[in-house]
Amino acid sequence: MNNTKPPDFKTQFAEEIFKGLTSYPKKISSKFFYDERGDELFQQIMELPEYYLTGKEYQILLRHREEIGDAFASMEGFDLIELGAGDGKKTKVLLRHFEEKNFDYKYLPVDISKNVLEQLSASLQQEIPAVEVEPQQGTYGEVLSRLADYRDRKKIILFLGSNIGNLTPQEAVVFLRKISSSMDEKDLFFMGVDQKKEPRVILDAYNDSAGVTEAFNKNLLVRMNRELDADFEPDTFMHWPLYNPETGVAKSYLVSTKEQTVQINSLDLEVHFQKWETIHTEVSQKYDDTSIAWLAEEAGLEITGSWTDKESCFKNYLFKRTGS
Ligand code: AVJ
Repeated sequence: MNNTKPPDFKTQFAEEIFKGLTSYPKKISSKFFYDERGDELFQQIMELPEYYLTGKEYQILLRHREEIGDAFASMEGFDLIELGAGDGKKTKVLLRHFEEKNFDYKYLPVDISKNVLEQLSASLQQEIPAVEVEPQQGTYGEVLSRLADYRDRKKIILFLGSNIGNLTPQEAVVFLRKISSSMDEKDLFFMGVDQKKEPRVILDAYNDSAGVTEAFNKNLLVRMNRELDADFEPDTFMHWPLYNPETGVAKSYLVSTKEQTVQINSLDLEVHFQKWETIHTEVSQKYDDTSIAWLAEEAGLEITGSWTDKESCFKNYLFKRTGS
């Protein structure tokens, strides 16, 4: 019979899938969206008319680069550490400005994917060859503890794209505490956060008419088929995003449209779905100034600046460590 003894897991993906699909309600962490195909689909999401986040943040950085640069700069220079750099499209706006101003700094993009870091370094070499780049491969936690010892120069940690939204507010507090405890009193933390707004606009961002977000969500099923020898039929699941304007939480689900049993061969697991049973696949938490102030306070951070667009659609906050 199934489920009597968990196999020894070959990968973190295997282990978390086993745990997530044998719990009730079923869940899969959104960090598993980003395989090669998932990276591609996310690139397409950022180009969608409904997915306003990337464009809004880009505009904020472009428009306010001068002031942001002034807030970053210091006599001794700085190390710019970016968590989850991706393709760096938004960061390049700042880097270009820093080059123009002849700032003394180094850029340290952090990513778990070696591939992403190589592509980013290559494109920087092409587009802004003067930038000194030192890629850091690893999880955020690993790199942060490694860099906590970098005490000689001012550190500025970047966390853009509202990636904080993939954590629940409780998880976000834990994460931000790690950030603040890796900071010295002169260091800064710069974070982009999607804001609460007209609920329809938020819902549409996760429910685009071209179906790219649906494919992104269902790519988890495709990935399990390939990497864990499973037999999910993506067409028998629905992409179902929702947004709660009270809590600011946007969530995405995969909903089984029929009763079915799926085999996940490499986990030696049979997963049963009742008709309309769900897999929770993503949290995209939205904040406002009040909830960000709470988050900062809980995490030992103090807001020292913020920049937004005309409609306060998206906001970039600058923090220092509390008590300095
Ligand atoms: C990269 C986490 C900011 O939650 O908006 C986009 C990922 N998911 N469409 C987000 C995502 C569905 C995105 N973040």
